[in-house]
Amino acid sequence: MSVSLTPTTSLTPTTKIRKGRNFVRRLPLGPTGALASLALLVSACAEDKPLNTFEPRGPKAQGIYDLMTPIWIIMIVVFVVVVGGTLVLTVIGRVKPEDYDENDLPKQVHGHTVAELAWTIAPAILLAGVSFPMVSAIWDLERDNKPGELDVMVIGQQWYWEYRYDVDGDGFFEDVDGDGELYGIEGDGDQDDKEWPLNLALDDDDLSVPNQLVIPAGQQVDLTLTSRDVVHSFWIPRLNGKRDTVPGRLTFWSIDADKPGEYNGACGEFCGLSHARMRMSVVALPEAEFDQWLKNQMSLSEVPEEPAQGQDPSPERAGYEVFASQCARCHVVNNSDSALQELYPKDFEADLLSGAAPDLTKFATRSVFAGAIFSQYSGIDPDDDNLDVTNYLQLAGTERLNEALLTRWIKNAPEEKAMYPEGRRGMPAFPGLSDTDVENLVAYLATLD
Ligand code: HEC
Ligand SMILES: [Cu+2]
Repeated sequence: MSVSLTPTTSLTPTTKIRKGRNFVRRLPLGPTGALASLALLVSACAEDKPLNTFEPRGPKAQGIYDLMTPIWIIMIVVFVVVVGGTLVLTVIGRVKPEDYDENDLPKQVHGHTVAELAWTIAPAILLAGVSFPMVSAIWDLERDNKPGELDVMVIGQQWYWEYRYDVDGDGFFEDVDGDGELYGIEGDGDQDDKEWPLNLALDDDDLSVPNQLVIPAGQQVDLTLTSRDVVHSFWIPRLNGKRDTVPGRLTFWSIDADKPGEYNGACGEFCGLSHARMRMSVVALPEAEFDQWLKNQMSLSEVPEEPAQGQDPSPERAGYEVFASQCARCHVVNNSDSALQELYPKDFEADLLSGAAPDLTKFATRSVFAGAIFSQYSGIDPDDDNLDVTNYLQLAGTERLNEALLTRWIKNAPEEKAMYPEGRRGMPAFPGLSDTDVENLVAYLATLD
């Protein structure tokens, strides 16, 4: 068989491009340019900008901003000189079509040593100059440059963030086989302690808080990041830059907030189905309030009382029983119920491919749920970063739980947030639960403060 190399379409142009200007005229340059500038302008005018690198609220983010500003100025000057110069020369050097003479060429310059040296050395000097503040800023951002006071492990998971507080200070890892040796960072240490899929035997003594990272304001918080499934990226623009979380690996980062407040973020690395709905919320509290928060998080949640003989159980108690039978196989709730503890020991590595479901021990103390996309309480907008943190510790006492949304979530979570429970990623729907069951579950969840 022979292959014909004859082109099937004629290479002879059918429309003659007579003059360059005609081609340019065909592009709607005016409207395109106007639209692009307008889009830029409008985006800069946004009032509420929770994900704004240009509004640093901590020393790390300030460091990035202080580096960015002078470099932007240099870039803009170079851009204006080069592009502006090109445009000016194009316009003043233009020959009218009727004056065009093929043989009338400008003076041809080849091998102009001075010019070539100049345009090689000038950018080299510029780049070398910029590299000093750049390298020193990168160095400043490295966590171990100045160790912080609180250690938190950040674990990315499809599709929410988990924060592990090493409260007892014995590290993030666990001696699973009890031989006194720990599995270490980057695969060294005791291989018997290795647990798939994290390749890290995480310490079940630590405090696990999903979705909302609560930190003391004015302190550097050291982060150790990893992931249970795919690569995610941790990013709180007003507190620091991005850092990837990689399964089976640890990366290090830190954040600090100058003042109490809420600082939002979004997963910065495409991680599948609900990537866009994997948000973060950092709440910085005054130090005394942070200590109070931590103490409460470490305490057990209450078990609703059993009904007296012959009486109906309270809604909370009924909800608790549904929870124990339907939800506790995935969700940890630390309480004093030894039967439940025996049945479902505290183990964050639940019945899921990605390894764990949110710890619900103190569910009602957070302002957001489901990857920080929904508000736990009516009247709080999860996208609005002006959460009144002075009220944060009292949320569960003063605000009204978002019961309607929670009800919809428990009945059919995959309808509220795209998930893949068939593949054991995310929370399944519970079509078998009656309306009363769900009502009782919501009543029970409201007690978890
Ligand atoms: C198969 C495991 C599994 C079971 C069973 C399960 N869940 Fe979940 N649940 C999850 C996962 C995973 C998430 C996180 C989903 C996300 O945000 O992407 C979640 C999230 C939640 C949340 C939001 C928590 C937060 O802070 O973001 C609540 C509330 C919840 N589940 C309640 C329940 C209740 C009530 C039941 C029992 C009816 C239940 N779950 C059963 C896996 C499970
Ligand atoms: Cu992600």
